[in-house]
Formats: sequence, C-alpha cells, structure tokens
Amino acid sequence: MTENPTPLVPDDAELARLEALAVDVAAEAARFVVDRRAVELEVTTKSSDVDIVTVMDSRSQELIARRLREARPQDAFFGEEDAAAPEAPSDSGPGEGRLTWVVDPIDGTVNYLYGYPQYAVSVALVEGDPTVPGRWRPIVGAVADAVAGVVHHARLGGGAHTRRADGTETGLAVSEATDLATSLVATGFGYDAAKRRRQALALAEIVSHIRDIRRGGSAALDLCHVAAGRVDGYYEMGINPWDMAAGWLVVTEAGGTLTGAQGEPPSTDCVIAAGPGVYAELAALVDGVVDIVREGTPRA
Ligand code: LIP
Repeated sequence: MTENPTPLVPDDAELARLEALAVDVAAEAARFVVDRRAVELEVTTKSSDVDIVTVMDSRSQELIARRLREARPQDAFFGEEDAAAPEAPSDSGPGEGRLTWVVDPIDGTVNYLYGYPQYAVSVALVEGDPTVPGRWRPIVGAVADAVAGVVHHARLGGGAHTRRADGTETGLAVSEATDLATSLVATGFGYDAAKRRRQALALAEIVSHIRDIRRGGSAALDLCHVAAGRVDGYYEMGINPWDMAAGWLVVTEAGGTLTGAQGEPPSTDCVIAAGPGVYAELAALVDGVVDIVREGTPRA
C-alpha cells in the first residue's frame, strides 16, 4: 500500500514556527540594510538605466539565504538577485512537492538609493512553483518595513499582524470602504520607459474614478498598506513573484482579495488587491485598461 505523501503545507504549529522564522530573518536583514546604507551603496544597473541593484541587495540576499538554509535546508530558495529558476531542494525526491522561500532582499531599491523612507525586505514561504502563475501560493509571509522598524506578517489561516519595534503585536484588517469613487488606491510603474508611458495612459483612465493615487515605490509595502487599511486598494502591472509573495498573504489574511486581471491569477501581468467593499469595482476598472499596458508586452 502506498504511504500517504507527507502533507506539503505543515500543520498550524509548524506554520507558526515558520512565520516566526520569516519575521526574524526579514527583521535582521532590514536592520542590516539600514545600518550599512551609508557605507555600501555601490550601484549597478539591470534592465535599464533606472533599474538598479545595489551591493546591499546582494548582501541582504546572501544573509537571508544563509539564515534560511541553516534553518530549512530542505526548502528551495528563489530570490530577486538570482534572476533564475528556483533552486531544487537539497533532498527533494522525484515527484515530491516543494516549499520555496521567495525573497526580495530590498523591495523599493530606488527608494533605498535615494533614502526615500519606503523600502522593505520581503520573505515568503510558498507552496508550488513561483515561476508559473496560478501554480503557487504563499503559506507564510513577512514584510519588514526597514525604516519604520516594524514587520507585517501572516501565516495561512493565522491572520495578519504587525510586530512593532517594541515587540508588541497588532492585528491588521483591510479598509471597509464600499465606494471606489472615494477610495485611495496605490500603484506603481516599471523600469521600461515605453511600458511606464502605457502604465500612465492606463492610470489616466483610472484616476478620475477614485479619490486619489499613492505611489510609494515598494509593492510589498503597498500591499501591507492595503492590509492595514492605509489605502483602500492597489493594482500594478509588472511586479514579480518576489515583490508580491509575502504581501499577498498579508492582504488575504487581513480580509482582502488579491487576484490578477480579468479573473486570472496574480502574475507579472497584473496584481489587484482590495478589501471586499471595493475589490469588484476596482478589478472591473483595471480589467478595462490592462490591455493598454499589455500592448507589445509578451504575456508571461
Ligand atoms: C519595485 C516594486 C514597485 C514597482 C517598482 C519596483 P524593486 O521593486 O516593489 O512596486 O513600482 O518599479 O519594481 O525593483 O524595488 O525590488
């Protein structure tokens, strides 16, 4: 008789331990990037002159990978600075599922370069393959707001909370807004100038239907602002699995909904997040303009 495969999603007690690990690692890396900012800001560019990476992105990812491998050698690791497919788990058997740590060592890299106080470290543990839209989901997430010194975190079924700098915890809940016309919505723009122009054209169709826009520069923090009710919704076309993985779970465990556009799963194509009172209105509005941005963009 074949044995039942080991359940991929651990029980709540183990998930709580993994959530605590994610919080501690994200908080340590956030302290590290803040403390070292003044001395190690060597910058290089990636996809464009404005798509930058600092040596601290790499140093932060090295620190996070080391801590996670020490604690969880059986898991795969997928970080922004790898820009490659997730590493295979060290001891995965053929056909076994995998848990993968999906990490953005500094989300809001341009803000970090400028000292604009909106950058974070995002650490998530996901089930499935984070490179295939619709084939993965976060089960633990932690977003360390590096400047505020707090960590927004969640585990599947465990709610969403913020660990304050003094160690106390407070629960998170999305806003109760029910009217999009008076809702505050966060968004962002990509590093490619032509795509940024299309994103601005899409925004031009949206902005008269909402209260106002906020552009913070960190998707991970934007999603946590949705979870905390500091904005009523968020959408963006062009963010990556490492930008969204932890914030996704913080939003849904805070009572929000997070999807892609036109009923698709969240992906680099589009992410939409909001509380239950305005999600449908916001999604319908974004669905109507997403093709403006997609034009000329190879679909993932
Ligand atoms: C950033 C995202 C943000 C987006 C920026 C950038 P990075 O990630 O978090 O939402 O608007 O263009 O992609 O590059 O700082 O890790």
